[in-house]
Amino acid sequence: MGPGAGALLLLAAAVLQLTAGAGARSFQVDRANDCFRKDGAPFRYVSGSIHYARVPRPAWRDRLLKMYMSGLNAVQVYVPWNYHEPLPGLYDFTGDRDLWSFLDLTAELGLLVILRPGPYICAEWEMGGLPAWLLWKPDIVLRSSDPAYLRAVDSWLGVLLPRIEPRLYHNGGNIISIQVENEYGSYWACDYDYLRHLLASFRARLGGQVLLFTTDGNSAAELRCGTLQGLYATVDFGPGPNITEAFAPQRLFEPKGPLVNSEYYTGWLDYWGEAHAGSSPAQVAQGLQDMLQLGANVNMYMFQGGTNFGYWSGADYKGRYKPVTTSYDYDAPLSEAGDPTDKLFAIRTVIGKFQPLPEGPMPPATPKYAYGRVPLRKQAELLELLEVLCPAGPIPSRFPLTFEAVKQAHGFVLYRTRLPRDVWDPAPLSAPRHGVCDLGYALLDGVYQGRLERDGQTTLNLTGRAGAALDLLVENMGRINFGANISDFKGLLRNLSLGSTLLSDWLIYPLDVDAAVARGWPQAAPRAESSRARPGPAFYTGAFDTPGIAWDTFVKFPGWSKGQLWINGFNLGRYWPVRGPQQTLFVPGSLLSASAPNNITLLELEGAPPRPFVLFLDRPLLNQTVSPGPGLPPA
Ligand code: 6GJ
Repeated sequence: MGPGAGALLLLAAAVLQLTAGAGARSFQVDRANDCFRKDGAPFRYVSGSIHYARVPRPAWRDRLLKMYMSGLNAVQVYVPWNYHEPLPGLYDFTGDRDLWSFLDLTAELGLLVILRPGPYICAEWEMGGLPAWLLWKPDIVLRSSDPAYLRAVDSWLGVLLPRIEPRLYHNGGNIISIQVENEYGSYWACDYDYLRHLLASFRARLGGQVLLFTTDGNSAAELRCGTLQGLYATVDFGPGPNITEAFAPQRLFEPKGPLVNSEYYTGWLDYWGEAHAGSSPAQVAQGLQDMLQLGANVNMYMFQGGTNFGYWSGADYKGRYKPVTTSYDYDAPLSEAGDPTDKLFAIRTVIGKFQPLPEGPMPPATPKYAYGRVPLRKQAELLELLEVLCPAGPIPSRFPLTFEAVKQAHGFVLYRTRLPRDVWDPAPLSAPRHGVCDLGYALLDGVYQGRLERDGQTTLNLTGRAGAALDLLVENMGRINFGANISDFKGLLRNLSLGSTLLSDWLIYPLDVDAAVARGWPQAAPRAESSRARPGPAFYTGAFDTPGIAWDTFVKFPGWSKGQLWINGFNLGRYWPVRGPQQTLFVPGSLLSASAPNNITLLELEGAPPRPFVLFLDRPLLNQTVSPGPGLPPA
């Protein structure tokens, strides 16, 4: 699209905005009065972020109602591209992915929506919401005007945006504004052609009337590369001493128009091996009051954090790889389980000073139940299950292939080779830094040898006979979601050596545990012979009945090391109690049966307790860092 067409589009948008008929629904920027106008009247939104992908669908109504009763008049919603397009051209908007039902609920409850479809969203979500299959083209330049990337973006937006268009506020829906990209000014590329392409794509599919905006960190440097003519520039920042100063960078790029903080941080995220993050309710409430006093529009990030179920958690890279925990509680006003906190009531009191609060009580916390101790038994070792977990069989390769090269997005890939010679004196099995992404569990003829770790331990000493099977089970702990390293390939990215010998001639097994669990494995399968407890990757199973109720609960892993948990076939996420700070996983009651046994499947990667069991509690334990991650000082 040539520059002339872009100018025409801008002119059309301006004309539409100026001529929106009286009585017609409209949501616009009023630069003359530094405010938004909804249906022609001044309007200020007080919003909160909720991610439908992090809340089980049966709980959406409960959370949204609590957000409404907190005094919010809008919610801010990310749309994770990779949650809806698991493979190129394959789209899923069903069940927990039913974005349309979620949006229907927001409208039913009288909430406006600020939608953030990216295509990149960050969000401590796997690869910032970008699908891993983009990396099937290893040299693709993400978040740029790379034609290969734009083709995939346009294909996705061509599916998503036409279904958003009728839900725009001026078309009778409740979506008042739409963010384009996310904090693009924090990204190295600074590719204005990319932003212009997105602007044209959004306009072509959504028309010229909807308010399109950007969000960036509140510094001129970030706004410089993150903003574009035709997109209203907003900023994000957390509690701080001087709100006017915090908004100053936005005023540099939007001298007139409403002040908008699109992400006012109510808490913070957690990384495995680091202290649980939190923030003071009083400080958060004070900052909110200062902004509302200034007449600013605010979205609180997060209002309901929720959970990174399955393999959806992302990671940051700050000198080293920092995977995010399964819990996305975020110390938010609504807890991970959706319970109102003191922080929520402090915020609600502030909002009530500026706009009427809904009549009626705040819905209470949902009931929690401690189902207690549930014994588990060893089902089989992972190496005994390769035909179940990789029915298509291994891929032979002289040297290791990445997850992306074998088209595996998440979870686990087993890499198998053989000792090239007798090794009587311990020889180091070693990988270059960043050679193992992210964790590699090593076994020699089925005997667990230890773990290689990205940015951590990269050597293990082995002894063994020539021809012994050397297995590396490699785990993807989440692709980086922020910064320059989001092309975060997984698996054995470099060659491994045993002493001075380069290891080659591999068999590579992409493992699809979730497909097996979905088929009813392992409950439907006979137990393998190897019931004896020993370290290394193995599956454990159990079942428990509830006393006729199916309430939320939290599962603790006494004596376990690290692994993945499924209950009734649902992948609840990763547990890592030996590293912390999270010690329990949230189990939504909606996943449980009140009338039939509830099946537990657990993949323990390193070491199970001698008498294996899990413990269901009625409260979360999120703040117990046991041993720090690599490169961190002792806890
Ligand atoms: C935002 O970037 C992002 O837009 N963000 C945070 N920013 C603080 C600076 C990061 C180094 S903390 C959590 C949020 C989300 O990642 C959001 O998607």
